[in-house]
Amino acid sequence: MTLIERSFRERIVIVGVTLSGHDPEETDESLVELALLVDTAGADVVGRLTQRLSTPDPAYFIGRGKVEELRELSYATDCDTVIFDDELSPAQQRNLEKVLGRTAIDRTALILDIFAQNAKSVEGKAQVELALLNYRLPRLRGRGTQLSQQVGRIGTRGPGETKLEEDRRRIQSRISRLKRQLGEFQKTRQVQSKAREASRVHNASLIGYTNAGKSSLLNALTRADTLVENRLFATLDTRTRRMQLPGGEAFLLSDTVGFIRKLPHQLVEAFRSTLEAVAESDFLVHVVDGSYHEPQAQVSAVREVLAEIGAEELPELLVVNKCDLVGNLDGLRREFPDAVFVSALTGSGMVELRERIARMVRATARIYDLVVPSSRGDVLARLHAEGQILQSTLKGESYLITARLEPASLALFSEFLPEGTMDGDAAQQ
Ligand SMILES: Nc1nc2c(ncn2[C@@H]2O[C@H](COP(=O)(O)OP(=O)(O)OP(=O)(O)O)[C@@H](O)[C@H]2O)c(=O)[nH]1
Ligand SMILES: [Mg+2]
Repeated sequence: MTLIERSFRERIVIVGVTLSGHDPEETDESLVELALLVDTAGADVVGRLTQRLSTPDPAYFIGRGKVEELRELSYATDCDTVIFDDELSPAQQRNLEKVLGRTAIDRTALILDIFAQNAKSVEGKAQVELALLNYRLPRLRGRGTQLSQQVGRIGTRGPGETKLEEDRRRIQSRISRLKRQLGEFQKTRQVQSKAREASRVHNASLIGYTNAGKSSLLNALTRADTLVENRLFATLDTRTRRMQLPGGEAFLLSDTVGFIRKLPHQLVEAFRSTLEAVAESDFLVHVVDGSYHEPQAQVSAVREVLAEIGAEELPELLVVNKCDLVGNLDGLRREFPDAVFVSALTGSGMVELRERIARMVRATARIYDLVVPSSRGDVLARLHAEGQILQSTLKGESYLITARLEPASLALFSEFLPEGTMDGDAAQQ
């Protein structure tokens, strides 16, 4: 590859449509984000087109007159690819490419492209390839040969690149193979999650909009060395780190893939096993970028994805990050009264964040009184390991102990509980 080819950046025109019942401002917001995604994929936005429509045109998505306008804009800007902010049907994509004489793709293909560029682990790569193949399968037929020279551009490259020319059957058998492979990963994960359950170490997942600062927070809280980048979807692999809580207990915190508005359902499907790990957390640490002008929109988008993966009922600690970029926090404090306000960059608010996480952990534990014979040092040691001894006084031959324990580990100490405790008659916090 020559230097000139390497510095080639695709020229992109982006297209947004405001359907009835929606606000043009919403479209603008979404297009600003689409432009950011284009930049993340390594291309340049050279033009932009918007339209208000009651319903999408079945053949072209945008209206016929607008197609002509788009064609003129494409020539005027000499763009390589046109990217629609909404999902195109395979037929719409084909029709548009025929009229425009260039690649037409949608937001989904662009996000898939970024995921393909960023996938690092074997599992991550398999997940992205599965999503790509599922996206491409219905779009294979009839993709004109006039576009075959454009392979290697956004929406056409990635792990499945050479497979584009293969027939449907081979792609389908690849899909089955990937699914089997991912099934193996999932089995391993289930074994790990059982082991974690058995050891009763609490765990939470850092979730939130892409670029909110999840990986930065994991680093700040656990001195992990996770990749932090000012680009979307820098993290695709789940990463778990042990963290020490202020009370001394150990706790597991996982970083995970960021969410975004209109997250392609093919990705949610392919990443299902990774996302299931999120759903199995004891609670969620939801990170919001406080410097974003409309944080509530990001929070809502994240909650939509959570609902899709069955994690919407989990207890959640809301963390407003990047507070160093916010002049006055009053507005945010009113908007998110229960949140913790931090900056992963400067470290402000981190003491409170640790304390709040510890509180979340303890919220799942309860306080019990136990009577343990002074000869049973082993029981005291086990209590230390399983929970937290809050108070202990020697009375005669026994220790009277107040301890914080999870209901699950209570059975281990049943013989030391005063009568009636096991029926849920425990002393409350
Ligand atoms: N000013 C400021 N920048 C921050 C803060 N936290 C993170 N950043 C920056 O925000 C960008 C994204 O941070 P990441 O930690 O990679 O965000 P993420 O949520 O893990 O993003 P993805 O993995 O891409 O979804 C990086 O450029 C960070 O340096 C903060 O508290 N203040
Ligand atoms: Mg990250």
